[in-house]
Order: sequence, then C-alpha cells, then structure tokens
Amino acid sequence: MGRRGARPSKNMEKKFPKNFLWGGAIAANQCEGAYDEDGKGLSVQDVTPHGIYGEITAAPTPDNLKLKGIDFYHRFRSDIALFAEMGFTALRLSVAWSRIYPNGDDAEPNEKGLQFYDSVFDECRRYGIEPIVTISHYETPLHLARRYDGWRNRTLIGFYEKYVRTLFSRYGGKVKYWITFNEINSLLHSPFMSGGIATPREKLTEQDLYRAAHHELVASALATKIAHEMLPDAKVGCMILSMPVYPLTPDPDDVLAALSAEQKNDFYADVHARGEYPGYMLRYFREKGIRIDMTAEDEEILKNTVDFISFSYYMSACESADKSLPKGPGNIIGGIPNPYLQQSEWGWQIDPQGLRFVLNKYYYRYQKPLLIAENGLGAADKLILEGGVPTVNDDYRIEYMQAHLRQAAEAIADGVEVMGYTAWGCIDLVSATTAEMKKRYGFIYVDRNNDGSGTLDRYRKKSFGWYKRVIATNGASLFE
Ligand code: BGP
Repeated sequence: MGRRGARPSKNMEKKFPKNFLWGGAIAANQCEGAYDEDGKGLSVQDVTPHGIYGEITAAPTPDNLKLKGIDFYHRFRSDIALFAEMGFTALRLSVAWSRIYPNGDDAEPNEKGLQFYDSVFDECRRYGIEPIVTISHYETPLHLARRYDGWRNRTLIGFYEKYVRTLFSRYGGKVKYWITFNEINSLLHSPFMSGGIATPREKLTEQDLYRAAHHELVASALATKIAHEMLPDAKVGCMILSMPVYPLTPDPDDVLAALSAEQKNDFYADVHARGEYPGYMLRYFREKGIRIDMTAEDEEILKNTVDFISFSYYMSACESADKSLPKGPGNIIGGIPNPYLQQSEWGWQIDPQGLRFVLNKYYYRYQKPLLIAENGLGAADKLILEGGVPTVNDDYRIEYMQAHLRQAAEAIADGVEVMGYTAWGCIDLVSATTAEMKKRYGFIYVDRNNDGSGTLDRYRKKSFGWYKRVIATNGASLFE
C-alpha cells in the first residue's frame, strides 16, 4: 500500500460528483440470520457451514455461523441507525430469495418475507438512504439446487422471472437501483454457492458450467427488460467480480495469457453491456466444442442491456503462459501472486491502483456509469477498551480504503463516471468464502466469534469516524 505510485497525483481535481452514493454493502445470507423464521425456506448457504471450500451438509448444522448471522433480521433498525450516523446515502443489500419464495418454485410468495423487506426499505428511506438491491446474492433456494440442479436447468429462468416480478411490483416505489446477480462470473469457480448447482464440481464439464452461466445471463437480461417495462425510473445493473489480471512478465506469451484470463471475466460484462456474446468467446466455445444452447428468443432477450455496471474489487492477480506456476488465494478466482504487492492476512493482494485500472477499463469499454459495489479489507480485528469504551484501532483498514478511494478519485479525474462506493461488510458479518466471523470488514464491530460465542453487541471502530468524515466532506478529507 505504501508504494510510491499509489499516492494521488498532486494536481488532480480532488472531487467526487455531487450526488455520489456513499455507503456500505451487505448480503442477506451473511448478516440476517433467522434462517428458518417467518416462513423462510433453506438456501444453499444454510448447508455450507465452512464456505466454498468446505462440505455441503444434508441439513443445517449448528456450526454454520450463517444460520444466525449477525442477527440483522431482528436488529436492522439499530444497524441502519448506525449507518445513518455515518451519513450513508446508499445501502447495498440483498433479498433472500428463499424468504420470498421458500422453495423457489412455490405458487405464492411468503407474505411475511415480503413484509420484512418493506420494513427494511422503509427504514432506509426514513434516513434518506437509497437501497441498492441485489436480487440474487449467493442465495439460491436449496430446493432449486436439489430438485433442478440450480442454474444448470433452464427452468430456473422462469422461477427467477416470477421472483423478480414479485419484487418489482411490491418494492418498485421504494427501490430504484437493482442488481440482478452478485458476481455473476463466479459461477464457473463456485458452482454450488454461485449457481445453486448440486452436482459435484468434479462431475461438471465446462459446457455444463457455461450453459448454466448462459441461463443466468438470459435471466439477468429478462429482469432488466421487465424492470424497464414495469418501472420506468428503475436502473438495473449487472455485478462482476473484478480482478485485473496483469501479465507476470512482458513476454508476449504472458501478455496473451493475461488477455485470455481477462476475457473470461469481461465476457459477462460484455454480454450485459452490449447485448450479445463477444467474438472471442464464440471462438473459445467453437474450439473447445462447447455448445451453449442459445435459442432465437434468448438472442432477443439478451439485447436488453443494463443501465450501469457494478463490480466488487478487492485485488488483482498475475497470469503466465506457464500453467505450472502456483496460484495464490483470492476472491473466489485467485491468481499468480504479484511480486510488487503486499497481501492481506488472508493472502488477497492489495492493489489500490488496480481499482483505477478497472474503472478506466470498464468505462472506456462500455461508457456506462459504474458502481463500486464492494471493496474493503478483511482483517482479524482486536477489540480494545479506549476510555472504557470498546473499539478497534483499525488504522490498516483506513489506510486500505483511503488508498482505494484516492484511486477512485483519480479515475473520476480521468473522466470515468462513478456513481458510488458501497464498502463491503460495512458492519462485520460472516465471510462468504470461508464462512467465519474472524475475517472482519466493518466500520462496526459485532461481538461474535468463530465458535459462535458473543453477545452480538455492536461497537464503533476507529474507521467509523473516519468514514463518517469522508462522507461529510464528500471525499475531500481523503486528501488532507
Ligand atoms: C465477494 C462476495 C461477498 C463478500 C466478499 C468478501 O465475493 O460478493 O459476499 O463476502 O466477496 O469475501 P469474503 O467474505 O470471503 O472475505
């Protein structure tokens, strides 16, 4: 982080746009808890107690921290009050599909689930916080996984359509920004969590996975079409796990290997933004003998392109033509470690300039507004007492976010249209990849431990006051 080039340039215009959305991001399955309350059905998360690398259990087990989460289901009012205290103007959150349709293929929605999100959105609005709603954030109803093999099955498009119609008609007056699928490009890497695909990973072919991804792409475009028809003011975005891939060396073979890795991710944004499959992907399918099963109707639906591109950004990685080089850990995808970068405690490489790179790449590729939907540092925070008040001195998190936000400002100075920044896990929650509490991202500490113990009390960390000031000054304090 302390690298020379990561400092902001002196003469840049240090300005975030006037209506910049400042806030945080959470996902239902990682914070709500109440996994079986008020008619909620099970989701794929309720049977993955140890994250994407662990086993899938037959039924929920007590060691699954997500079953209780941070109890946002019962504490959302006081949590949203804390977000408002920081000055949030936006909150990205997801709806748990299985709270609305407990099995996914039910005839009628669950009224109690619908009422819960009515209350959450009303509470946001009370403070002038704009809800940005992810329709599907790694929360496929478990029944759809077990009965249909999740998104491998084209039938899911219809279930998803019914679900989004329910959301749009119920919440259209309360929600303007919608995101169709969280990190849609993670399906190939995490088929169960991301695609609700119950068939074990080792039994799936690349064709199975790309077909499933195609079904999600069609469903996403269909949701966009329906939103535009039903809600003329709505803005719909896709959400991509962004991870710039740099060539490990200037060897042209490495450069092309990096390009190819980039394309495997860009493909999803290309389809969402341009409404058709890019040529490089068609060639890949052709050469690999992969048949996507594209219908004429699919082609028409895909033409419904998104209004904005949102993405998560935590890290970059390297690629080489030498496929024997070991890959490091990272946000679901991972990659070859970059010798110029430091890493987080979880081995994710820290690269603030990569954010400027990604913002420029997407904007000048698509000319659509961009939302930084996730960014932050997962760290093992230590709760201390300061003047008798519990807190965390998370200077490392402040340093990480400050460096990234400065690079966002650089991108804005480059002419990139950035709509907002929603810091991931603005309140500590259960991690997605490893399903633990110890990996914390929040401005707010939640007293809960990996073994499930803790009071669930909330405490403001040092970064709470820091972010509050960033928002109050519309980013100007980043440059003091
Ligand atoms: C993204 C997911 C989030 C989130 C984040 C951090 O992949 O969209 O749900 O959790 O990564 O990952 P983790 O929680 O594993 O640290």
